[in-house]
Formats: sequence, C-alpha cells, structure tokens
Amino acid sequence: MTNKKCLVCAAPLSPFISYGRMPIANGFLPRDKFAEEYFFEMRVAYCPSCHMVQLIEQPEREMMFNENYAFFSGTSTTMTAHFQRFAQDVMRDYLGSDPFVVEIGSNDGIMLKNFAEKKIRHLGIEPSANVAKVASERGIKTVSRFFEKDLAREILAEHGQADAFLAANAMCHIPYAHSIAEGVKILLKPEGVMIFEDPYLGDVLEKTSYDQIYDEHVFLFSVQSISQLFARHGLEVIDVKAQGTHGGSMRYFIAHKGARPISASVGAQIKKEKKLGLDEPKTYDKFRRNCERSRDELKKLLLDLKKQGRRVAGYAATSKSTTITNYCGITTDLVEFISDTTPIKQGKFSPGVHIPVLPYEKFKEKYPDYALLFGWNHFEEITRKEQGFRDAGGKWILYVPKVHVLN
Ligand code: DWN
Ligand code: SAH
Ligand code: ZN
Repeated sequence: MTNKKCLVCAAPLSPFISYGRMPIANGFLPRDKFAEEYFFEMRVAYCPSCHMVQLIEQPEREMMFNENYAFFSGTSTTMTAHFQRFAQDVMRDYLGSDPFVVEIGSNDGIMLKNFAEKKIRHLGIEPSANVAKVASERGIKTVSRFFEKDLAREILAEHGQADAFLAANAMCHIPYAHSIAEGVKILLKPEGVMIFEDPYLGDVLEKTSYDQIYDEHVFLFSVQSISQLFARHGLEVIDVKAQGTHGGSMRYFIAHKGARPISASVGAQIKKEKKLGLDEPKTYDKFRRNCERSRDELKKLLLDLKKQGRRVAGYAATSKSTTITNYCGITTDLVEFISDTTPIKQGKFSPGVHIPVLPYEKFKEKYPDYALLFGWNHFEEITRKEQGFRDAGGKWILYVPKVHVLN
C-alpha cells in the first residue's frame, strides 16, 4: 500500500525522512528464505493539515499479521502488570450492568485474561492466528480476524453493544483508521468508552526513539491528530493519560460526542504539543537530523569496539531492532548474535541484516563484553534481571535518548 495522501484527511503529505530499504520487522527467517525476503522503502511523512505522522508505504497486512506472528505480549512481566492495572481501571470506572468488553489486537490475552478471570463478558479480535490460539487455550474468547467496520456489525448482532472497546499498541498498526472508528461508533453503548494507548509522537521526537517506526506502526499519534480523526465520526477525546510503557505512550479515552464530560487534561496536552512544535514542519526536519546523528554515533561506537576486539551481542530481538540494524547497517560484523526469550525467533535470523537470534541461555553461558539493548523500553526489568552481567564486567549500550555506554 502506497499513499501519497493523508490516510486520515486526504491532504497532500510532507515526507520528512526515508530510513531506506526495510524488511518485515517481525519477519525472523531461516537461512533458506533469505533470497525471497520482502523489502519496502520506509518513508515517513507529516500531514500539515491534520498533523498525523504516518508511513507512506506499508506492506499488506497479511504479510505482517499471520499465523507466524513473532511477538507474544506475555514475554514481559512489567507489561503483564501494566495490563492488569489497565484492566482494573476499566472495571472500576467504565463497566455498567451485564458489561461487555471488546479488545482489538488482544494477542495472547495479556489484557483480557483479567476480565476472563472475573467472568466478565469479553471478546478479543486478533488476526495473528498463533497468538490468538494461545489466548483461546487460556479460556479467553478470541476471534482470529482483522477488526473493521463489517466485523463490528457482526459482533453487534451476536453480542450487543460494548461498555468498553480497548486497544493497546494496536490502533497505530491499522491504516484503515476510519473503518475502525466507524466500527467503534457502531459498537459502543451510548455511555461506552473506547480506551487505547500507543507510543506517543511527543516522546519519539524528544528521545529520538525512531525505532518505534517500522512496518507495523503506520501511525505515530498525538492528541491533536487523534482528536481530528475521531471528530469525523461523531466521537471525541474525553481524556488522555501519559504512560511510561514502550518508551512513552499516551492513553486516549474516546466517547460519543457530548456523552461524557471532557477532562482539562485534553486541552492541556494539546497546548503542550503546540509548545513542542508537533504541528510545525521544522520539528520534523530537526527529528531527521537527530536520527542521522544517532545512527552515525551508534555505528561509530560499534566500529570502535570492533577495532578493540570487544564482543558485542544484541539483547532482545525486538521489532524495533529491525529499524536500528537496517538503518544503521549493523550486521554480524558488529553484533555477533541477538539474545531473545521467544522460541519462534530462536534459531532464526534477524530481518534484513540476518544476525542470528539465539536463546537467552547463550547470552548467560558466555557473557559478551557489551550488550546492545534493543529492548531499551524494558530497561528496568532487564537490568534488574541481568545484574550478573554487570557484576561480571559487562556493559550496556543504549541509544535512547542518546547513544551511550552505561558505566
Ligand atoms: O507495538 C508492538 C509492541 C507492543 O510489541 C508490536 N508491533 C510488536 C512488539 O514490539 P517489540 O518487539 O519492539 O516489543 P518489545 O516488548 O520491546 O520486545 C519484546 C521482545 O524482547 C520479545 O522478542 C522478547 C524480548 N525480551 C527478551 O528477550 N528478554 C523481552 C524481555 C522483557 C526480556 O527480558
Ligand atoms: N495488545 C498487545 C499486542 C500488540 S501487537 C500488546 O500491547 O502487547 C499488535 C497486535 O495487533 C498484533 O497482535 C496484531 O496481530 C494485531 N492487529 C493488527 N491489525 C489488526 C486489526 N485490524 N484488528 C485487530 N488486531 C489487529
Ligand atoms: Zn491529514
């Protein structure tokens, strides 16, 4: 899919960076599949009209989300706790009588299990069949399909309207945002609330965390762009709450227009966004320069370490690491292997640059001198667990917000 016009408002786009040729971020592959690997040009644009930041080209959805999807949400204990709190907040604040909760991108059930345990009527919509199967096996009601307007009608007919429509790190994956908004409009009870969170544009720009941009993440949201998107469907943003997850996210609360009071935090956040220049093209020029600098510094650091004969391994074969390794040109010359706890990734090679992905035990067996933390968003969880690595003299390399070695 290539779009020259804004996916939200159809205005002409202002492209501001190309990260070059990129593979499927979660397309970990065996050696015999190297020759047929798919690539696209990853260019990003800003919409001067509705302020939505978006990919210009995105692979077909089935190429990214299918029965071999490599990301299982339950791999992080911090995220498991985060979604337990998220679910508890929803139960406390938004459920009426005989409540019904829908979640899109429910993955292995990390959020919905909290509702299932309380016997609350729920439905997960998760197109990646392998992760959906894990959820179903845990007793979480899951449909393995892509959510869109037509499916909303089917759900309505079978289950009735929803009190809460949830999405975590899913909305920013879906280019047909209008179809989703229409589905939400159909499915929500008059007092119902859609609550979703995604990596926040303000954090990405401030921290130069450009690795939040990859094939799956077609949008980088702000309160301004989200308000414009939902306003087109008789829906409005009634609250926003910043989250520390995934390097800085924003949780948006959406309701039917006029149905609920609007919190002062919505206007306050929009004011902040204007101060940060999220609606000014020059901000994106600056971001591009920051990305280029970050890339050059990381490459130089890794080359210097190589010259000194140091061993460097990657820690966590994240989707984000695909952007870093391909944009910076990091191959096995510079990073020996990437350690990851996900069985489906192990024994395969990283997308594009083909660095071997090895089980975590390999990391532990013989610590490298340096570990490049591709899972920087899980810094607390990982460094706590890996005190032994530091005690043995190992050093972490970080590249967010700046390229540096942790001493
Ligand atoms: O938006 C998305 C987020 C929610 O999850 C998806 N598009 C895909 C995915 O992005 P990611 O792959 O960048 O997510 P994480 O959570 O930063 O990375 C998870 C990876 O890190 C997994 O492969 C497991 C690995 N990991 C590890 O090896 N050891 C993670 C932890 C916490 C660890 O201790
Ligand atoms: N909510 C989980 C998973 C995020 S990964 C978490 O925060 O950890 C994004 C998920 O969205 C994937 O599991 C993917 O299969 C799913 N997805 C992509 N397009 C979708 C669509 N149209 N409808 C529902 N889910 C979708
Ligand atoms: Zn637009």
